[in-house]
Amino acid sequence: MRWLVMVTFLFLTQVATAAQPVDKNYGEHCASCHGADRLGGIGPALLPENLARLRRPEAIKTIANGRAASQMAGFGDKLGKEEIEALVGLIYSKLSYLPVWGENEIITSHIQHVPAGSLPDKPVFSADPMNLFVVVELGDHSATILDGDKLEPIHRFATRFALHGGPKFSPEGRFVYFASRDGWVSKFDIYNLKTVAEVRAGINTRNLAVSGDGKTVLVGNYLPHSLVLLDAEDLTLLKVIPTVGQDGKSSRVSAVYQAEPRNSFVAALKDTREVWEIAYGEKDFPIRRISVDDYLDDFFFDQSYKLLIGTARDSHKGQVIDLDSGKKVAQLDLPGMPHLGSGITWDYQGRPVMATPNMKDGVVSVIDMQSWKTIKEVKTLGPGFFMRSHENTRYAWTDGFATGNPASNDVMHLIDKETLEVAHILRPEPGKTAAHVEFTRDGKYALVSVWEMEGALVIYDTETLKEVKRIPMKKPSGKYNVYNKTTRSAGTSH
Ligand code: DHE
Repeated sequence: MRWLVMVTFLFLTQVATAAQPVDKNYGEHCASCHGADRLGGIGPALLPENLARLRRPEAIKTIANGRAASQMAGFGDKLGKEEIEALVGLIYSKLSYLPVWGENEIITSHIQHVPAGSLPDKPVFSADPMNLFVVVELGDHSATILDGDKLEPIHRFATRFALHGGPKFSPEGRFVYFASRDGWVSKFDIYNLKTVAEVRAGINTRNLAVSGDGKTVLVGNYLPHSLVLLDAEDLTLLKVIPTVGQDGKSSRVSAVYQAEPRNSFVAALKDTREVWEIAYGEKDFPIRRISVDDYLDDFFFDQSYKLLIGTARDSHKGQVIDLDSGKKVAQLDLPGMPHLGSGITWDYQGRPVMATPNMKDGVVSVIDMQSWKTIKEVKTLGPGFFMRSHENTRYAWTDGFATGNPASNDVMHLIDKETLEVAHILRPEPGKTAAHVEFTRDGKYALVSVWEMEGALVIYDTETLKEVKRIPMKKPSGKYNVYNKTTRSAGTSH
């Protein structure tokens, strides 16, 4: 009996010394790359807001085995199963305070890779600079510049970890600005194929916008609650605006866009019922506050940028707001969870219509933009994320991968813009996720992502709908054609 007690005691002390407290493990193994405060360093921030796209079992695997094609080492030989689980528990727990990322932190993070204005003004390649694509590859956090005439990659480079949202071009299309979920903003010179400057504008960022005059960048953050204005030339800080509503409530920023015809940026706040319009051409960037009926998560504009069409993700009512009067002019009936950020417009029987995919229901809502009535709910095989069209193609292309539903995950629906019927269903690679489409400048080809680690860009002739080429890529996500984006094609979200 005494023998058994001794063995049990020895076993327990062994376990107690083997399993270190989670904070100690974090300090020893994680802090040097991810920051003592979990706000990120050379590795990404480890906060629930930043990890929303990573499932817990995946996080456990990453800590145990490391991450290929990154500096993240595996700790399976140093840490026990419980210790790894405790670390995962820690990184998915909220900080007990709102982290500070103010002027000092932003200014200190600034990196000037190449002196502003020092690079030649002529492209170092012969491809048409207006028919280039920027393709974001999430698989190994890189981006590819692709020649839209030859349909061939020109250059591939590393990006910051986990880019999100559409990269935004300078008005003449020479520079592209990326935002990462961790708040890094990078300016890339497409003509010289070089990253010229970077700055960390927040800890958890929604997206960025570039002003129509190309002089200013606006970044919208979830963490901290702020809008950050940067000089588009070198990404130096111009101003930090804490996002506090008239009700005194501090709020996350849902998204920011530029509205060139109005010389303004428009930002929606997520936790207070306000939309802000910021005049980018005026001294000190004055803010006009517009009160709205509901919180806005997701929005887009009509082609004139006079009307903002927005919705809260959990509400079935969209709102149409006249940006001149600041008044609501219509209400929309939208089922499920419409993704207005991916909304597009076209002319249907002589009047403008808008269409939005839906991240919860297998339906695309087509709405008359004069009466604001739903003309049709086009049934799709499953909920979708992205939608695009082009002036020179008769179809609006939309995916079906929003919920991972196997019946629709691998398809691209082609909705006839005249009959409002699904006319064709393409399966770029059966059983593999198909997502996001972008067109060449002339609309002749459509580029679809096979959204897998060993994925591809599948290129279709938009007339014959035949595959013309397949380019292997690492989980390609969004792709952006310089011409379509800088001319604000009606077929693409802006
Ligand atoms: Fe996105 C654009 C919000 C999840 C990939 N996404 C946008 C935009 C917003 C938004 C507001 C428009 C920004 C712009 O263009 O500047 N996205 C949201 C969400 O609220 C949501 C549902 C939850 C979240 O985690 O933020 C979400 N988004 C995702 C993903 O899970 C996707 C599929 C993979 C990823 O990258 O995390 C994803 N979102 C994208 C892409 C765009 C985008 C590729 C740009 C589309 C375009 O064609 O412009």
